[in-house]
Amino acid sequence: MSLNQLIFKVEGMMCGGCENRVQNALKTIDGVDDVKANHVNGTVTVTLNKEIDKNVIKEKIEDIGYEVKE
Ligand SMILES: [Cu+2]
Repeated sequence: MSLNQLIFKVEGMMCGGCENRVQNALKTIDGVDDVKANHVNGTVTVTLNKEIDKNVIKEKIEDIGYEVKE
């Protein structure tokens, strides 16, 4: 099984607390193996352990109040 990585540009993360919120929210999604959020770069790197629709991740990020730039 090959691991698949997705990188999202995300606006609105201001601190480590925001990084944790995003990471914890995304880790609840089935198929998400690991998440690294970086508020300095405004990036969220998601490692998947199965194929899932990237819109599921995008919607989860937006549900908790951050904006995803394609
Ligand atoms: Cu914050």
